[in-house]
Amino acid sequence: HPEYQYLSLLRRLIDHGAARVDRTGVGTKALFGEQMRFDLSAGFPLLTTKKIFHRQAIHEMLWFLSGDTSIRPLLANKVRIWTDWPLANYRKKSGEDISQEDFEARVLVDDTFAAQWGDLGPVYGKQWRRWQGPDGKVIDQIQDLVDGIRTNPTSRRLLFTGWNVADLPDMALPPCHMTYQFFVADGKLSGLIFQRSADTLLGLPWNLCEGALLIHMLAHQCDLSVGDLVWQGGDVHLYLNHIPQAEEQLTREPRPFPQLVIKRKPDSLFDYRFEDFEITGYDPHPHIKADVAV
Ligand code: DHF
Ligand code: TMP
Repeated sequence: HPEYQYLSLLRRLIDHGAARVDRTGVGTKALFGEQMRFDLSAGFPLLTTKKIFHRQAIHEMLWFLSGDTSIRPLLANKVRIWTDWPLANYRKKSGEDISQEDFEARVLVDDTFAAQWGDLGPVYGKQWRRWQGPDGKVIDQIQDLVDGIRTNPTSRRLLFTGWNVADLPDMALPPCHMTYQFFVADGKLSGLIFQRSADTLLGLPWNLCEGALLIHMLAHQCDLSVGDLVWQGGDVHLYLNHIPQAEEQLTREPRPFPQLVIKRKPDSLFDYRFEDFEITGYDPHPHIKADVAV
């Protein structure tokens, strides 16, 4: 089962990861330079040894593609995975000990507050859709990618990146899944994610799900079938406070991967709606709760 690539990575991190102090102060065990490969025609790589909240993951990918960088549209869809970072920033700068619920409610109803405190800076969506060139020209990397796959499928330049060096200081977090490259052969579209930093227990399963979703969407738009998702990690780590959860997950047997069904073909990559996607046959083991390191 392809999920053993992930489980064996967890095992190797626990057994052989280098103990490292990290930015968050939590501490990690880390390996450098890891790869996994999933044949998307054989199933959708949504982990089964722990329930992954794919409803939220689909919303996050649609949010990236919309070009938005505010957490407001995420909150409107009850997606709360990005709140911690603007919340920590607000608490620090205002000195107010506001709860997560109250902070989210204010971002949702108060336009001025949302503009000042609810934006993550020039993160994923901005760089993907509205990269600002030095001459003021705005570049839509995703539209260029779709055009490239359609008109020049053997190009070796089918890629986009969120790593805008000049904008890094203004981002809440520099992009983790930072570069995506694509490859067309035999009528199949494959994609490679380069992830500089991977929280193997929490973030990585979402990154695999969303990367696979993006390949499916691009293939759908470009009349191709799906090939492989190749995931390439730089600093691949397990936070020390996630070791018990990883051990629990390692006792579980993978189940068959689910399927992704896309129910409608919109006019462009940017016109997909949440309702267009359905995950069928997903029967995971129970969710395992873990705290995210901020
Ligand atoms: N920081 C760190 N330390 N790890 C991350 O994975 C991470 N991911 C970010 C931003 N910063 C990060 C954005 N993506 C969760 C999943 C993805 C994500 C952020 C958080 C998360 O907490 N997932 C939980 C469930 C969350 C819920 O209850 O809704 C999980 O168990 O998958
Ligand atoms: P860093 O910027 O110091 O590398 O911290 C970012 C942390 O967030 C790191 O643990 C990796 C994790 N992360 C993911 O694994 N996937 C993601 O999609 C995001 C946004 C973050």
